[in-house]
Amino acid sequence: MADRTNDPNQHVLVASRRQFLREGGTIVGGATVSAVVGGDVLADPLHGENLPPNVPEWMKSPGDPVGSQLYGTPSPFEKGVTRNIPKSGDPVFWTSSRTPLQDLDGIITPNGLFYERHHSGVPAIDPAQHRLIIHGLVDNPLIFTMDDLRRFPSQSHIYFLECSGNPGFKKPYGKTASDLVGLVSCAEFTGVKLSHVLQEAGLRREAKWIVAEGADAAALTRSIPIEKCLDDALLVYSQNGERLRPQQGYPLRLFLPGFEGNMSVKWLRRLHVVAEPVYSREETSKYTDLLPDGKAREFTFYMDAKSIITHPSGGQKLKSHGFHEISGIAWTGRGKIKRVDVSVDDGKSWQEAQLQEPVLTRALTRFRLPWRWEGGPTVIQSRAIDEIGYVQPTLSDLVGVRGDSSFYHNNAIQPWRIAADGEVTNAVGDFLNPHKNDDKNGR
Ligand SMILES: Nc1nc2c(c(=O)[nH]1)N[C@H]1C(S)=C(S)[C@@H](COP(=O)(O)O)O[C@H]1N2
Ligand SMILES: [Mo]
Repeated sequence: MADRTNDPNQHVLVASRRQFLREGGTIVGGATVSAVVGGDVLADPLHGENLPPNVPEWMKSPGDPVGSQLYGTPSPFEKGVTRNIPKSGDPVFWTSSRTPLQDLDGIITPNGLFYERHHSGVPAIDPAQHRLIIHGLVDNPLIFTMDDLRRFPSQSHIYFLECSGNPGFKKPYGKTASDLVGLVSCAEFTGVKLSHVLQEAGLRREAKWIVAEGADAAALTRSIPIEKCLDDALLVYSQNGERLRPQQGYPLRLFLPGFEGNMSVKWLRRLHVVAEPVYSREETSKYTDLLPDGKAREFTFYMDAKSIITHPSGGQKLKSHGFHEISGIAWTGRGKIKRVDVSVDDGKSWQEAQLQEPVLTRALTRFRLPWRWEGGPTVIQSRAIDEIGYVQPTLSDLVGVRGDSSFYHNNAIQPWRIAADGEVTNAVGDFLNPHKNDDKNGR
């Protein structure tokens, strides 16, 4: 490689960078990003030698050759961006890991950071020995290999997946967006429409439910209404372009867009077509919501509209006054997000945020709001409204309706407190006993 320091174009580049530094970058509303022009960057004792106008060390010799990583991994400087297992000492967390929502941009969750929830660990399945059986109220019971399933016409869709215990219903504990709501992720899923495969089997008239079973030690089992199976249910084998990761159900999972996460059965081995739900453990003792009248609500399929500000969010710190972009994610199991409102004055007033295209059905939607922080303490929060007109509630409104005995399906507004020094913390009031209904086994 030529010595770049002797390249005349290099000097032009260096000169324009210096000019940029002197003038400062300008952005929305004429606000200046002061970090870019921080006065002492050139004198920084640690990094000074690599800063403009010097030629950084990484330009002085060729870098690693192509193929030095046959499967790519992020920059070592990003090693802090990982799945999150909150260290609360509570064993319930050891069976799930959360997406670091506050560290991600856009709407797609990288496969290595997709949240995990396993009831009995991750089975190591040889795809050559994996089969999907369809039986029960069908004309032709069938057994498929993975190759058989890949012969069907395929579809790809971007969808979110969210655990119904995200977060538990009590005072949501944890500091960061990930601690609180990290059991939601979003990816492009590829597979076969379940309705195509069911057509092959030939549904009988009495077929009303399909019981899906996973090939893990938990044999996780859920009954799914036939309407969903014939609508947008997918038999998924790929996620974000590559085959499913073992944690996400390799080699085959059921995917039910918009439904609570535990119904999207991973490591799918069996579809039993029946007339009535089977009332498995995961639809009786788990994943039901105890209401104030003492009755348990069962089969709460769809995840209601929800949103969270991921920047700035808990654990972060605003380092300077002036311009900050507020940004976050919103989603609804009922279809598309129609609007997201943001309040920067502790709920006194609300402004409509900008929705980033594409706004997709049953996918995360990114929202943004330009904001100037004048330095005072405040509370910021977001409120999602979906296309059926449903408005994301506050936690106190939700508890008012649901009582305080529920555990699942908390889609309350998440407020963040910003202190005068810029520190961002979880501002959910502790009018509720934080651990009262924590479920030690469920989620
Ligand atoms: N077979 C099987 N399927 C399963 C589970 C499981 O433990 N076993 N966990 C469920 C739960 S509770 C959730 S929230 C989602 C999590 O999917 P993920 O790990 O791909 O994020 O898978 C669901 N499907
Ligand atoms: Mo879950």
